[in-house]
Amino acid sequence: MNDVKEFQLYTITGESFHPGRELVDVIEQAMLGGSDIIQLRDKSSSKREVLRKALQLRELTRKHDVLFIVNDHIDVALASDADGIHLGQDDLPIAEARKIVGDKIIGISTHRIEEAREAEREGADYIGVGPVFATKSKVDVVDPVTTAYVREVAKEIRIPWVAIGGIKLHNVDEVLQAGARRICAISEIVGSQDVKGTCEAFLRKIRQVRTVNISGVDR
Ligand code: TZP
Ligand code: MG
Repeated sequence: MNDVKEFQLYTITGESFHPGRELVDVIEQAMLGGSDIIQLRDKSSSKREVLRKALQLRELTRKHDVLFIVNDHIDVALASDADGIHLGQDDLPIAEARKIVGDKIIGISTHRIEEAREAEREGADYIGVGPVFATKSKVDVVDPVTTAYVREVAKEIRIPWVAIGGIKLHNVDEVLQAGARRICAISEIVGSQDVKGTCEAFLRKIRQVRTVNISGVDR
């Protein structure tokens, strides 16, 4: 799968959630469970260390035919031949990033509808929508945007978008009911004792709403 329009379950790395287990093993389990896009997110390692992990995950994601995105580091994304880069509101503007990454995927975090509109207008390939619920996985804490923001995005944004932030198996139905058709999680997936089973369970729920509402598939 190398079309960003197709993904359904987005896993972001979070090594603090799986002490004693190797990054590559955890991420491989996520892909075996059906996660079809992986992001390397590492806010604390040196750039050289981030590159080392990126090269490992690039090899693994290729083996499983899964999209690979690098958070923050455009240079690491290029050096590891990732499929794309994920940027926040304080990172390089999309136009500048586009000059560097060419036709690679650019994903943008958004927290309100104005940011979503701007990202769509400026050529983002997908956006993150969140944090929907409170989360401990992000230090620069933004107040939860709630499912109200998910509903707004579902109504008007036409590029692929993925709900993120505090999403668990026990509350994902609420997010799907608000219109999300793509789900992203860190702690619920990589912190699980059964990473593969957790991904399978998320995908069962996502596919359920996609089957009920075919018109939502492209959103
Ligand atoms: N961006 C918005 S919320 C978030 C990021 C990176 C963290 C999501 O982590 P979790 O553990 O799924 O709440
Ligand atoms: Mg960033």
